[in-house]
Amino acid sequence: MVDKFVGTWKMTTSDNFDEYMKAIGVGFATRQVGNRTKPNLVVCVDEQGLICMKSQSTFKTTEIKFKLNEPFEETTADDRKTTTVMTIENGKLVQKQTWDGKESTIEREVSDGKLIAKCKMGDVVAVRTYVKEA
Ligand code: DKA
Repeated sequence: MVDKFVGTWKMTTSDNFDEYMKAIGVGFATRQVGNRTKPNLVVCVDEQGLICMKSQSTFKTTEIKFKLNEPFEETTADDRKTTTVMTIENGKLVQKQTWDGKESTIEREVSDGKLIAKCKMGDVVAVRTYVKEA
């Protein structure tokens, strides 16, 4: 189910990410770094069948390991402590994060060989495009 997401992806474009970071409560200094950073996203499935997703950048590397539909605790790159659940919905890998009574989702889909991440907080949507590394 997650096979199409597996691999190493390099971010090529990022639209409206500053507004998304503002909406989730990221402060000015971290947003400056976040706007400049082009992370790699590595998705794999380990020997136990856990799905791993690692975001690697010069700013920060974060990694989550999860089973679909099972909530877990996540520490995000901007240091939020969220309760997160990952699901597959219409072929999209959906990451729902809740913290402090707030909720954000990151929907990832693979289309035309690209991985598109839509980061949503209320009405604010950022779209980030990744291409697969050779
Ligand atoms: C993605 O490109 C989405 C990453 C969302 C990170 C939110 C916090 C960033 C703070 C610098 O996979």
